[in-house]
Amino acid sequence: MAIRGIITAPDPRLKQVSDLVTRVDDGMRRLMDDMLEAMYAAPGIGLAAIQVGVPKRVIVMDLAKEGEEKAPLCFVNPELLWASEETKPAEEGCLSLPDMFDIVERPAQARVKFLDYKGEAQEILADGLLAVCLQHEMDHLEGILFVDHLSRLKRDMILRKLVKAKRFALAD
Ligand code: K1U
Ligand code: ZN
Repeated sequence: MAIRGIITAPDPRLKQVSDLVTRVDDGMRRLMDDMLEAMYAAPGIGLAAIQVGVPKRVIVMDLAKEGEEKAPLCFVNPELLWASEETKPAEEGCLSLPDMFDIVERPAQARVKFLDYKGEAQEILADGLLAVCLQHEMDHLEGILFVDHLSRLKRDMILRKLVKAKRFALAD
């Protein structure tokens, strides 16, 4: 089957709050497999289901470095249990905001509970890039993009660039 396309901003679906998953069944595992395929093809290090048009609380990630073995991670119904008071700035990108990058300040550590690929309950204490990426992806489940953490001026500038890029692509 064709690789699922990734929705780019501006698109109202990216503002949607995603629904809880009631059962991690084969259909849900198929969705996670498809999301991993789309993420690797992009390429990216994370993806939320809404970015492929499915409003479910599902995230995939792989933080393995180039040349390392793949290390896919799947998070279903992730829930924030704790976030550190200490915050850290880090550069973020987003496959739904192609070629746009900026610095976002987020809690340095986060404890999250979730269901894994098999539907088993898990808990992790994330820090470093895992904390950055997981919080970025959990924002997608609430309809929040990394630009929503920037000043209005920066956000509007980025969104205007994306509107222009889409117009240019359509005229092409
Ligand atoms: O769109 C997304 O949510 C995925 C996004 C995840 C992310 C990256 C950096 C900070 C926070 C969240 C991406 O994967 S953007 C692309 C990217 O980071 C990348 C692409 C190729 C190689 C390595 C990284
Ligand atoms: Zn994103």
